[in-house]
Amino acid sequence: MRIDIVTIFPAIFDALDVSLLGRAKQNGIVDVRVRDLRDHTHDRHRTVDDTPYGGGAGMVMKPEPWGEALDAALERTDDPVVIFPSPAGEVFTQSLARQLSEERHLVFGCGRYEGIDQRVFDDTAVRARVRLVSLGDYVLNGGEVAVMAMLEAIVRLIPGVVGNPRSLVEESHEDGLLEYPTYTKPPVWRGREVPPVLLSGNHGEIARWRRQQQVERTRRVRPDLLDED
Ligand code: 6GU
Repeated sequence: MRIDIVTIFPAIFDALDVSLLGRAKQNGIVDVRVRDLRDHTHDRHRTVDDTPYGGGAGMVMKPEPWGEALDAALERTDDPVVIFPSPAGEVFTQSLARQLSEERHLVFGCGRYEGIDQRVFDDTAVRARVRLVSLGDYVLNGGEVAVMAMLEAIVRLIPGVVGNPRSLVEESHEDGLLEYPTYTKPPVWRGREVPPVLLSGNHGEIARWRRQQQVERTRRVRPDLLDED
């Protein structure tokens, strides 16, 4: 998968070189290109923002550097998806992560300040599938950390990135429920025992217990997940 990232803080993405994402890069499973938006400015101060038309607080990112940067990212590609992290977007879910993990080319445009000139989205939508995507109902200063989170969720779903594909199946949100609690040795720790059913060797009972734990936990902390569909 090819991944382009446009940002004014390229250094944030140095963290892509470690852990699971770093291995995926090294193995050639993902080809990541981080692009500095300021490389597409042409004034001495490398200006990327300006005051909003109509007034209001904060600054808006200017369209011209974005146009150039996205032109470069979208050169010689077919059928890319361009994602703009934004608290005004659709909510990022495991299902969207899975969908995006099947794409061949993702482009992330990281906005800062109060946002990007709306014409950038409109202009990009003529050439590519554009999605505004939010991590949830809170505000980050910019899209960079959100993109790191999305990339981790997306890339681990690409076949060959996570060593044991079975570990992808039995985790939170894959079946609409939160995951069950897990235990390892020793059998007693600080006076706390591992639930005896897990030591029973009875796989049917273990599966039933785990499912029951998933349902109870979901009802307790995320009842909204049970309401849907
Ligand atoms: Cl994707 N971006 C920003 N700037 N803030 C957010 C977000 C994204 N998701 C939640 N808050």
